[in-house]
Amino acid sequence: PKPNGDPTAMLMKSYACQRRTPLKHYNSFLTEALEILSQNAEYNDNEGRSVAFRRAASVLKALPRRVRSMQDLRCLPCLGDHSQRVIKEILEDGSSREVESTRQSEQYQAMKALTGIFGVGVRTADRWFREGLRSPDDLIRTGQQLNREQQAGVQYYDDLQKPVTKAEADVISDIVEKAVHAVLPGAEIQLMGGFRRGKEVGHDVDFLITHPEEGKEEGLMPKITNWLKEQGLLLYQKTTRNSYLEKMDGPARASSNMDRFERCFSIFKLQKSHQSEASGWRAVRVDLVVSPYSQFAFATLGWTGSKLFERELRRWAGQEKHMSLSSHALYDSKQNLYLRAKTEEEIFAYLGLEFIPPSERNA
Ligand code: DGT
Ligand code: MG
Repeated sequence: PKPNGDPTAMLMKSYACQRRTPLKHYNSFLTEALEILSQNAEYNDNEGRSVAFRRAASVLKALPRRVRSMQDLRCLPCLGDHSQRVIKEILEDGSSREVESTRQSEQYQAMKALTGIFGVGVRTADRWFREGLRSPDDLIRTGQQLNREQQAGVQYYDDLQKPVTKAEADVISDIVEKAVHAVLPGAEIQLMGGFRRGKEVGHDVDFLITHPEEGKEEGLMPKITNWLKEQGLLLYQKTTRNSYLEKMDGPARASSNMDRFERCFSIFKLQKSHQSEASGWRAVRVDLVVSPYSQFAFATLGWTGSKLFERELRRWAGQEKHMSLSSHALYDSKQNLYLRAKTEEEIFAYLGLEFIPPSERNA
């Protein structure tokens, strides 16, 4: 047979946004290992290394069959020496020593527990780790100074560790819809994030809210949160204001992945359907985002994920198309103009990419 004769290898594109990545795939035994190394690199503030492992894992997710030998990896993009070494060891020995020792390491486990607290990022967790703290209990025991968000994070830690099911997300969708329509009839609500991509569980529930009449969405978030508070449905909420101004933030800022919508980080008090359960409710992380109608397509694309898919879209836009993509807009640096879009399909078309439906953005 000819070298490079494997059609799957030849078809594998190098940017994740050029590929279809289903939720269920054939290589979890490899991708989980690579993602531990990616996570660990993130804990050690090594973003380049973290992304490299994540890209390697993502390529394996897009393969139409299980990897059985190193031969199967010929011509695949994004597989660096280190990733290949790890894959080889797993194929030959069933596991990788580096992955297993990382998984067992005190630092990895503590960083996982500490960054698992709502409101705690890698930098804070790392500082605590170096002070000898290992878990939420250690924070309480030593009386650490916590901000309001972290206090809620510690208080509801056990609940927030438990995955949110699709059924729970659907109940929360109904509640959010009721709240939004009570304060602004005609508003549109869309379930975003992992659940839009077809996941059966998630770490939170993400919603995007808009109104077809531009301007009607202004000042909407406080009304929604007040309604929810009055119903006793909120355990915690913090709203950040919309700070996006096209003229000031446009091209220069558009490459940043933090967006500037009016956004509410919240914790819902969700009644359990089966009253036989020990407590009658559980805490669930919910993110609400309000977008002006004219930016809704960009916001939809930006909030569907996965995180790697989003990152790759922005990299593709910048490196291959001289455009900058954000959750607000697409700016074409060559023509010096903003490209308007009403649908995700139009944005893919501007970017010269085949449309990938949400269920295949699980990169
Ligand atoms: P999950 O919740 O762990 O099951 O998985 P996802 O994919 O729902 O992840 P999540 O909830 O952290 O974020 C949902 C998507 O929204 C994510 O794929 C990227 C996007 N996203 C999250 N935070 C931000 C942000 O601050 N700005 C922008 N533009 N997008 C964000
Ligand atoms: Mg989510």
